[in-house]
Parts: sequence; structure tokens; C-alpha cells
Amino acid sequence: MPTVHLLDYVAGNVRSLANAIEKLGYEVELIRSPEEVANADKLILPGVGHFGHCMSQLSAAGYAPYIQAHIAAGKPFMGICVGLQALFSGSAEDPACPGLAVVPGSLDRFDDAAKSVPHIGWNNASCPTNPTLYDLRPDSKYYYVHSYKYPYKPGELESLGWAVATGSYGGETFVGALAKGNVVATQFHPEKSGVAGLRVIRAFLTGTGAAALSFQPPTEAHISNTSSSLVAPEGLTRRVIACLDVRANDAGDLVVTKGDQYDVREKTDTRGVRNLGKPVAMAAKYYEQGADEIAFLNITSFRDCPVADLPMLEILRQTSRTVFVPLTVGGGIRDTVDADGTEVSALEIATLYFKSGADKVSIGSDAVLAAEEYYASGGQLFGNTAIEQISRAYGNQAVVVSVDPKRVYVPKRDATRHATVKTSYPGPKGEEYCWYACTIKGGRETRDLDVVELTRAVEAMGAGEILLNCIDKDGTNSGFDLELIAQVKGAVRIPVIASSGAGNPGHFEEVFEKTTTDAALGAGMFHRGEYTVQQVKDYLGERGLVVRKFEG
Ligand code: 1PR
Repeated sequence: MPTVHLLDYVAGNVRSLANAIEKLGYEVELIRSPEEVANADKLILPGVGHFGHCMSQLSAAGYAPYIQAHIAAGKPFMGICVGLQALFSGSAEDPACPGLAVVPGSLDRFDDAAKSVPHIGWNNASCPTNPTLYDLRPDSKYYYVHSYKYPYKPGELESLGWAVATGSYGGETFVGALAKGNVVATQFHPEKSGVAGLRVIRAFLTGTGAAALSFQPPTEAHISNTSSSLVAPEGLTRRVIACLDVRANDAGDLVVTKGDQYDVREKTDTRGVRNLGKPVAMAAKYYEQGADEIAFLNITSFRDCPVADLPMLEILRQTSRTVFVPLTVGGGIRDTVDADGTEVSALEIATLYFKSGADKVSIGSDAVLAAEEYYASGGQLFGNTAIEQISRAYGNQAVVVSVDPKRVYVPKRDATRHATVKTSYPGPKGEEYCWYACTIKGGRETRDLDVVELTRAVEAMGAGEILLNCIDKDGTNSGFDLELIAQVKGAVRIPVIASSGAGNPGHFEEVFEKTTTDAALGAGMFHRGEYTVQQVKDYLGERGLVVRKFEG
């Protein structure tokens, strides 16, 4: 089996990338010291998180000159995400930290005045001068997650011999991929971009991407690929996420379950845990239906010791071998004490999940408790919360905060200190206002903290995204809670995933049209087989919303 070398220089998820490479028939060898770079023929530099953190890790370990020598020797090199950013001279994310300076120029941050940052989701990587660059296709979408980007200036990098593919987000055009000679780099994650991404990795591994760089005249295939009907509409797609609540049933097997307002037991006398299928098989099914992401929530984590929760790790390992879209795992990410009395930090638990193939971890109860402490200390951060520690090590984009709010009705806006909304759905006594109280332990305990307070606090701590459930709506099939989503969207700049209540494709259209949500998640309607993910996306597409088409 041919070998490709992966630089494992910083905390990060190289498992997904290794899985993608192995799927393409190559063997992965991890490089763990600078001298080993010289052994590499094909070298991949992955990278997630903070530019300065990645660059200082590379420099401190002495990698930088070896990578520069590898590139200068004309050997195949691929940079991914921060691995692309590292090729530039520097970044506004850490101006004191120099890049590898293979490409001149410095990265800057997306403007978050009118859009969510980080830029998370599926977007284009189009190269008008070379539409088949590294098998990138104009009708495909690729998975990005980043806050910093190299702004595209027409002709600038091209005049230096680079072929450049771009994407656009909220009026800003950025470099999505670039290639020259033996070097290719992508701002998106090809290993998380389904079949479209695997094609790019294959073009690197086989050398066909580099060989075709000098190629100019368009082929028949190229002409048909770029015919207008096949060019994906520009910009970020509407993200549709499938969520699997996982727990052990009464026989001890891990099953996908689904509750009504968080009650996952049958309404019959047996009160058994609803069993809707097997997690790995269901994740694979949703991937094939075109889900843009898959989330697994271990919903009994408040009871179990997650360190011993090997089946959840095994679910991730197996899923990540065949599912090439982002995987989120939640449940039990907090400092804990293992069965034998060993203290295990939330960061260590998250690391176990990342090493097993997770791309993001989702934190629920612990985030609420951390937010309470944050306000109790007058809004100070000490760097010791799970959110801060994990986002420092793996990047903000790797930390999702899952919120489990419940409506609390009040008669007047000022009847509570909490941020209220005037609701179109009055309470049992005709109350016209409500606020959303955060809960912990899967809704079992309600706290005196509202969703605005929680989401602002976790954004300050470094969370990259909010998974916004709603206990009142969960499992009701009555549509998303648009009032809740609008309130949270108005409170934070980070992306928000709307969750709870989806019952048909129209509910997805409604939440995308009537709020500025960044993504929408469904569970029960998919698990019960009432609709497929593809039906939802087709429905959105027919109504002019940009969605990613599944490529088999
Ligand atoms: O608190 O960090 O250990 O994390 C526990 C995680 O488990 C949290 O993310 C919490 O939301 C989740 N959880 C705990 N108990 C339940 C339960 O259902 N009894 N599930 C639970 C939360 C909500 C969504 C659901 C949507 C969409 N599930 O994931 O998928 O509501 O459902 P629908 O489309 O069918 O309406 P920690």
C-alpha cells in the first residue's frame, strides 16, 4: 500500500483525515519529529484552531525548516485549514507569529457585523481559470470552518503562479484553495467534505492534481461540468443536521432513542426506552441521504462515567470510517472522577472523543454551571472551564454548547430580571411574555439562568457554536421555536443550530426563512422514517434555498 505522511504536531483530529486517506487505499504514517519529515514523499500538514498556536507548535518543535525544505525540494505537499493558513507570511489572529511565508500576504478575520463568525458549513471552492483544479468541481460544495481567511484579490496570487479557488461569505471573497507546482492547500476540510472532498485528496495522492496544473484548454468534461445548470449557487448552504440521541436500553444495548419533551420512554405500560435503531447504521444512512453533519448525544451521561463509556467511543470510531461529514459528540463532557477514583478532566474526555473521530464536542450541563460561575465572579474568566480548555487546545470551532431551555411564562416584561420575549403563544393563564430558563441533566433541573445569559457567557469563554434545543418543542413535530431562535441569534455572533420540533420539510423552510439561524437539526421525523434528509433538502432547494447535493 502506498504511504502518505501526516504531520501530527498539535492537538487536533487527525483521525478523520487518516480515515479518508485509508479509504482511498493509502497507508498513513504519522510524523512525530522534525527529522522524520525527510522520510516523507507525500506530506500533509493538517491544522485546526488557532494560527499562532499551530505555528508556535511547529516552530518550537523545529518543524518549520524541514517543511520548507520538503516544499523547496519539489515533493508533494498538501496543507489543510490552518495548514493552508500556515503557508502565508502571517495572520491577524496572532500578528507576532510568522507563517512559513511560502505565499506572501497575511490573513484577516471575517467581518462579524452582519454575519456569524466562524464561517461554518458547506461553501464553494471555484477556480474560474482552472475549473477542474485538483478535481474541484463548480457543482460541489466543501466543508469549511474558520474565522480567519486570506481575502481574495483578483490576479494577485495568480501573478505569482498560484491557481486560486475561492468561496464567498457575506460579501467577502476568500481563498478556498490554492495550488502551484508540488503544493496544494485547502481552507476547507476535504476529509469532511464527503465524496467531493475525497476527490481532492485523491488528486493529491495520485499526483493527477499537480500534473494537470499546467493544463489549460478545457475538456468536454470540463465544459459539461461548468454548464450553468451544474454550477452550484454561490455561497454558504443551509445546513441540515441529523441528531441521534443515544442511550443504553433496559437490556444494556446502546440504541438511538427519541423522546417527547425529553421523555424517551414508551407511553405503554412497559415504559421501555424507545428503540429506533442502531447508531452506526443510522448515521451511515443519514450520510447517504445527504446530512451535512451528524450529532450523537449520549443522553444518560449525567449518570454514567464517560471514561468507561467505551461503546460511545466505538460508535465514533466505526462511524468516522465511512461517514465523511463532521461528527459532533455530546454528553458527559466535564471534569469527572473515574470509577477507580482517578480524576479525569473535561479536556481529557474531549481528547478521547477527538481521537476516536469526533470533530466537535458538545457541552450541556457543564456549560450552564460554568456560566453561573462566570456571572458570580463578575464576568471574569480564569481559563479553567471545560469550554476554555478545549477551545484553547482544539480551537473554538470544536466546541459546541448544547442548550436545553424551557419556557417560563410571565405576565409582564418586567416581572422577571430575565430577558423576555413577547410571545405569540400565550401561557396557560394568558401570559404574554416568557423567558427561556436553562436546564441541566437533560432537563431534570431548571436553573435561574436564561438563554441570553448562557449563550453570551459561553461565547466569551470560546464556544464556537450553539446547539439550541427547546424542551417544550422537542418531539412535538410542531415546528421550531422561532421566538427562542430569534432571541438567541440576537444575543451572539457565533453560529446557532436550531433544534427541536421539526416535523416536516416545511418546518426547515420556515426556520431558515423567518430567522437567521445558521443550521437546522431534526431527529424524530428522520428516525421514524416519515421524511428523509434528502426530501428536506430537495424541498428547500425547490424553494430557492441553497443546499448541498449529496454526491455518491
Ligand atoms: O449535559 O453535557 O452531559 O449533555 C447531555 C446532552 O444530552 C445534552 O446535549 C442534552 O441536550 C442531551 N439530552 C439529555 N437528555 C435528553 C433527553 O432527550 N432526555 N436529548 C437529551 C436532547 C434534544 C435534541 C433532539 C432535538 C430534536 N435531545 O438532541 O434531537 O430536540 O428532536 P426532534 O426533531 O425529534 O424534535 P451533558
